[in-house]
Amino acid sequence: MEYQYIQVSRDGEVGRILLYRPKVLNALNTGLISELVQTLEDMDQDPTIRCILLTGGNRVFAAGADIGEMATATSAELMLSNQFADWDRLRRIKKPIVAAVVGYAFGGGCELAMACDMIVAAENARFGQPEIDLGIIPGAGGTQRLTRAVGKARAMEMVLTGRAITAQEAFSVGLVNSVVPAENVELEAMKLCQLVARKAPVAVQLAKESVLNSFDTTIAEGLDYEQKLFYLLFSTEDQKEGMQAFVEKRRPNFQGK
Ligand code: CO8
Repeated sequence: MEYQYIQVSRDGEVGRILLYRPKVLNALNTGLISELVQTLEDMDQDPTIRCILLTGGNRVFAAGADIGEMATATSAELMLSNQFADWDRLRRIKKPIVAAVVGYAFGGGCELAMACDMIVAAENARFGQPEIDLGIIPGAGGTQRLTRAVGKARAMEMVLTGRAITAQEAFSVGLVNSVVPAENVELEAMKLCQLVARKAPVAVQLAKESVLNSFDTTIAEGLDYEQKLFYLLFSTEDQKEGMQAFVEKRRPNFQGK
């Protein structure tokens, strides 16, 4: 498939997607989001891919939605074009996605990173929701996922003042998994992907589903749901293989069945 705004490759069982609009700091126009989501869905359907790495390359992750594309839009146009439909599809991806963030993750870029399941950040990474300076508010999760990730006080400050936080601050409040030198970000993100890719695929998908479900439910409902998924995994061959391998003191060979 031909892509205009992204580049797609793979390393073993890890699918890699590179945001590629370098001249505009990977600004997320509708074409890019559409290609990205379609590719994520294709990877989600591909049984030979077990984890996905999303990167903006070695300079910037993404400086937000494409302001030029939005500047003259009316409310009705935005509403009727249903731009968030692609973002809604993005949150239905079942396989884990790891974001490798170098430089700016601003606006929609920060929201995109937060829509991933784990984030490896470069020391120079900056996470911000500067929409307030454009006379708008975040629209793809910046008031929701950010608040859940960093708590009310920090989220309010970021959303109301537009102040970006450093990678170290992001790490200390739990927004990112690790902070590494910029030149190692993709390598570290790939290692994390490969670690996950070696696990039992059905268990990995249900684990992701259960953790995400915790944001939408009461603790009692979440615990019930987790128990059901736990029972369900005992119908997989991988559960038998995982436990048998432990007993036999060998590495499990998971088949995704
Ligand atoms: N949209 C379009 N073009 C951009 C964007 C952007 N978000 N960010 C940077 N660019 C362009 C610049 O216009 C510039 O182009 P040119 O060379 O033609 O002038 C080029 O990228 C390089 O940018 P700068 O010269 O500004 O680079 P600096 O290193 O000086 O500054 C900054 C980097 C600080 C990141 C700066 O570019 C900036 O502030 N960018 C805008 C950040 C921002 O406000 N982001 C939020 C956008 S709104 C949003 O994301 C809402 C999300 C809603 C969900 C999506 C719904 C569809």
